Amino acid sequence: MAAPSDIQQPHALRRFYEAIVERGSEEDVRTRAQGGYFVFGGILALVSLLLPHSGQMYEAGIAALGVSACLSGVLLLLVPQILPPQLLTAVLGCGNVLVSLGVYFSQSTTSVYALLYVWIGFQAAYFFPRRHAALHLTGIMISYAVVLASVPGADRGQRWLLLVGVVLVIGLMVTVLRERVDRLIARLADAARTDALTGLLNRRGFQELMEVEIERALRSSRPLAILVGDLDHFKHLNDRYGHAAGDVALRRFAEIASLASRRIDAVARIGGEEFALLLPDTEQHAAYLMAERLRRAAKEDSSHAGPDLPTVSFGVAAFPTHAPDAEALMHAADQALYAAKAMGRDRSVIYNPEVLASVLGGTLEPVAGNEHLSAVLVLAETLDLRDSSTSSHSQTVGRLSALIAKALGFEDAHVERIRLAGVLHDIGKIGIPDWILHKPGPLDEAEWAEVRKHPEMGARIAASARLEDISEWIQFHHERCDGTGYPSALPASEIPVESKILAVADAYEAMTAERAYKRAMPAAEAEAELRRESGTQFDGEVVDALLGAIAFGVDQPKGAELH
Ligand code: GH3
Ligand code: MG
Ligand code: MG
Repeated sequence: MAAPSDIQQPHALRRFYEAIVERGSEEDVRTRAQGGYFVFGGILALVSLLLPHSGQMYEAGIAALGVSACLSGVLLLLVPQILPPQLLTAVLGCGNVLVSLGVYFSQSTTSVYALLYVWIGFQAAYFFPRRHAALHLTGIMISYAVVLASVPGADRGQRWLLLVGVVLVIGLMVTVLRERVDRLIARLADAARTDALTGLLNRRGFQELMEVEIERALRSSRPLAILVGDLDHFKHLNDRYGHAAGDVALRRFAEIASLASRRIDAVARIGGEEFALLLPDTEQHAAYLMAERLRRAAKEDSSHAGPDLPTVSFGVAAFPTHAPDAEALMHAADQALYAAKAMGRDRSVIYNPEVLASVLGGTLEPVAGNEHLSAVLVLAETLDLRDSSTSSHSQTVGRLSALIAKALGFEDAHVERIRLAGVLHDIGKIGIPDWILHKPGPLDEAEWAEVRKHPEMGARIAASARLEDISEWIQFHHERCDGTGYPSALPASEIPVESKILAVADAYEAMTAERAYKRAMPAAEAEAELRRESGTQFDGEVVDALLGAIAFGVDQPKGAELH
């Protein structure tokens, strides 16, 4: 058996051929082919002068034709880029003129150089679309007629008819053959990129498309995201109901994914029970929401008889945020998927090196009793990293919220619930674009409107993770006791006390934490500010509870954080 290196290493002659003829664009290949014909025709003309020939021939003319054909041919072979593609057809026209001149310089209707018209016809049919080819063939008919009329000799009509007939038939055959081959290649290329079971793109098709879309994203400075989804415990379904039922499930999921995606998205089956979506013009958080939508759609699918679809886990990665090229992007999404599996499946995870390290390092176990919770927690942590490059804001707000709740005398279970709400309070910020979140100057009205949506968005996400109580508290954590907060401008009496706790914890953390763009405010100043806003922005009792707890010295980082 041949060693693998023998198989992969092309023959030296083939390498040379590829270097000369096949390298470069399609236009370069065509230009080089024409150059080759010119060189070969020129050499034939020069060599023919050495052989016995008629005395009426203009030898100098033939020699000049031979040399100029050789020189221009060499130029086209070596630097094909010199010729704009639009002029390629003109070069073939020049070939026609050279052949006609050759016939003319022979000064005889029996000139052998007329045979070279066959090359021109062949090239016209092989390299050019039908209309161009027809023009060239007409050019041959006219120029051969003109040149036959201007040289001495007999049988002009016969010679013209036979040569033109041969050229036309060859041209026609080559055109038909080429079009059939083109169609066949297109069909094979489609088949090579299509998954036979689902009709989606296959892995190869997906990768090729991803390369193209990344190029486009780079040129237009737009984001792009991919989702990689894997059906959970698919083997069980196969084992229990058989391979055919497994295939039906794969087709159903393919259908759901295709229906849920936009027209510009591409859906692929990139492995046995692994699917991928390419989402142009989409940043990571919108992609996460898409993955969640898809995950729910698969779960709620009841359009078919037979066993339920398995749940799906998704990994989400975005270009250029997470990876600089197609391969790294795929790897990032795979890693995120791996983390989703490790965290208990049936969830979507955005790629994030730090979070993944902690998940895959085994520190983030699914929280008992709520399979969605850890995914949401990871999301909160991911958001912290995006906001401030430290993953402590959510944790600190969680800790302060618990502290206040305890000081207010809440029961332990309630305190823990409030701690969780603190950790999750900003989760709705996934809906706010990066450029607003990181804008250094003041926000304009439209940008503020975006920011103001985050409590409601967070409430929706918490509700989708079945955290209904926390969802309500998050929704109102930007309400104010003087009734001027958002999103609902509730009066103090209607704001849940848990939301009031989140508001105070959030504000205190924001004031006392150091950020890239601001220094930390000293604790005393922050406390004074809370007192000043007590009764207007904040609930007086809640502020007192926090200040009391701080004064009492219990605001020390706790060892046992949520996770
Ligand atoms: P996990 O949640 O970790 O992804 O578990 P899993 O069982 O889904 O993953 P695993 O990789 O162990 O098994 C994948 C299964 O998918 C094994 C293989 O039999 C099945 N499979 C792969 N391709 C096809 C296919 O074309 N049709 C069917 N019916 N099953 C397939
Ligand atoms: Mg699987
Ligand atoms: Mg798999």
